[in-house]
Amino acid sequence: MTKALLLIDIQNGFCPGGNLPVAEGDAVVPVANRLMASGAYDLIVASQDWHPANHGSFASQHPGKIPFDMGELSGQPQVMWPDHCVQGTLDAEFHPDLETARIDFIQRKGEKPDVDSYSAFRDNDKAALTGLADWLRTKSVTELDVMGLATDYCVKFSALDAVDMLPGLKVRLIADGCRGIDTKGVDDAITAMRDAGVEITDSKRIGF
Ligand code: VGL
Ligand code: ZN
Repeated sequence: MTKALLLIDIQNGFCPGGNLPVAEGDAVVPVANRLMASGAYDLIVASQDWHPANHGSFASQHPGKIPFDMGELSGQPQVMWPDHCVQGTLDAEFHPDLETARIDFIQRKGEKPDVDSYSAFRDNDKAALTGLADWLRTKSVTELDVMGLATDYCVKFSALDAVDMLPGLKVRLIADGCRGIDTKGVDDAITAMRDAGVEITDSKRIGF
């Protein structure tokens, strides 16, 4: 049995003060730190939204669009986000209180301008893989706990892809370790994850 913890996008950009702030996004940091220190995990993985300044998910790249409008990216419907997590900026760095020294592997994503990548495993068009599934396979991971930001986007798509791309992997969502962008979106995301076979649990029930 090899257990891994997957921390999704615990970056300044998604915390209060960031460019795409999630309400109480910083509240997940102590949960992540506690879990990493608990000894319950063999491996810690973190994803990092890592966009070029001209990323096509940014409203700024689409004349006439403002953040949170719907638009299109490479022919697919796409939420127009504020510029966020631009490579090399403070916004893209992990939250300063996150104990990053405990992280074994960092998976960056969203680097190609013409496609978004909510999932830590592959682009939204499902064409290109990030390499995270291969890494988890190489490490023979059998159980994956997922938490972070944002519940209704990157956490949801990462958990669903983990189930889809790694048959036999036990996937759990640490619900109190997540915060979302939209309340209704969060409820729908939890339902979608549960329906896909993700166990919804809580950090207080994990190994410490
Ligand atoms: C995310 C929107 C755009 C996330 C990333 O981490 O959930 N959401 N980029
Ligand atoms: Zn993004």
